[in-house]
Amino acid sequence: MRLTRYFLPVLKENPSEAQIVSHRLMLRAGMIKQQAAGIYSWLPMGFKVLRKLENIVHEEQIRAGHIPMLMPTLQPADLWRESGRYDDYGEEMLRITDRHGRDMLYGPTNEEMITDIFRAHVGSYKNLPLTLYHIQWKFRDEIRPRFGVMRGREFYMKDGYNFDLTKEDALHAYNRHLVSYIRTYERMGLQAIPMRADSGPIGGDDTHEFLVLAETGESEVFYDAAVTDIRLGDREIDYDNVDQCKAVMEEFTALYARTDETHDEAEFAKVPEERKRSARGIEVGQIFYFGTKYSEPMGATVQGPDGKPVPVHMGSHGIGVSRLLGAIIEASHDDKGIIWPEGVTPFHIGIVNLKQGDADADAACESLYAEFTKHGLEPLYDDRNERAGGKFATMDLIGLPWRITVGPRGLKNGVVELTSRRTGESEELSPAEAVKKVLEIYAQHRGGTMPEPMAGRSFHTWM
Ligand code: P5A
Repeated sequence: MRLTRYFLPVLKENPSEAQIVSHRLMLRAGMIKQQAAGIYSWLPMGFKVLRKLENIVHEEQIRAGHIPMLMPTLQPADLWRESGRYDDYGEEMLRITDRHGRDMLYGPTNEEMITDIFRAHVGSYKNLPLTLYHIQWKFRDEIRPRFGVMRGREFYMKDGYNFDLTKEDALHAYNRHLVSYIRTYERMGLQAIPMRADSGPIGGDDTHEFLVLAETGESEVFYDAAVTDIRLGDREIDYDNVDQCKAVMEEFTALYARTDETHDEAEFAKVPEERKRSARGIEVGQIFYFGTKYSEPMGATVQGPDGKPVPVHMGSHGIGVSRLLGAIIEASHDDKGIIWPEGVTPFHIGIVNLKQGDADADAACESLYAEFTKHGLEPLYDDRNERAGGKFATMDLIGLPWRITVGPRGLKNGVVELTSRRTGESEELSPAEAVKKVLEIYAQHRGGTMPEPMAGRSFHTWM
């Protein structure tokens, strides 16, 4: 993309309505525009990152054996009357009446609807296990929407639902989700710690929230500092292997880590004094096992091996995809702007032309642009007629992890400058060496190979 042809409405001034750094930087970098309290338009660069995060979520869900689909945003109230949640959900639910006087609602979550789909089409235990998911807009009429996309009213969520014959099978689904979520967050450059939490209006006793530690987080958390040393890394996971998923789940949840709702002073006291931490965190996901809470009242039964109907065991699992943008920026920025992790950056490399209109500089930038594009990377070429200082400030603000600076003086010596946004370190390389180095860096951030037959294809073609 050439900057002169893009739509990147950066703001020079700090917007006064933004209280936290991620909100401020998303507004300043021209990623979002507020349309009403807690409701945003996603401008091109914000939309691009949202799609990148969504793509990673899809890849990791499909890798875990879960099946993508799509449910509508509007739901009939009658489904929620069956589960008893229509009245329970309270004022967070946006209720709508259509022209025929029918009660509708903008879905805050989809347990009821997915249970309705299941009961209509699945009749035998032989069709289990089954996990269906979608990524869809949700609406919760939050009393205090704030911090931009972090606590929106309209927000983008991945929500998945597992259907199993027994509690043991459903707990495997729970563990499988936990492992796949950690892998998802790590690919986004984030550490999200699973913590014992409260299940709220979703229900059930088994639930973990995934928290990214950040001073501006809305949740108060208590943990053993040793949990922050655990990583999944590039371990091979067989998601059908019950023991392996359980072992990983236990590894990640053995140490004390809880949100304030389930915090237990007596248990916390057993943590060695020098490892006790209390801090704040951003909740970027939550998983639940709630057994037959929805399947029983809604009649979602299957014929068991003995021929008798049994209600299925279920859980639901959510990732706050739009909130993740805010969480990533909270975790990765400096006073000049955003620092995108390689796995989610909107463009892979920024090209800064120090002297637009200089024949050599223009030709070198065009050639770099073509080389990166040929190899599947997306460059953002600042081809504006601007001073170098302004170009650097824009690149620093929007936070591309790598920048190539091209000027007539360097080109006389056959070099361009490659700069890391994170460290600020620069090195002089020939254009060919710079391309090679950037390609090598991104080769490490592909997220591993996907299982056949999805390998090498985008998620759109797997469905
Ligand atoms: C699990 C999926 C559920 O709704 N039902 C389906 C379950 N869980 S949850 O914890 O309530 O939400 C899942 C994740 O969505 C994000 N989230 C939000 N993001 C932005 N603005 C909001 N107002 C908001 N509310 C929830 C969180 O990341 C949460 O973990």
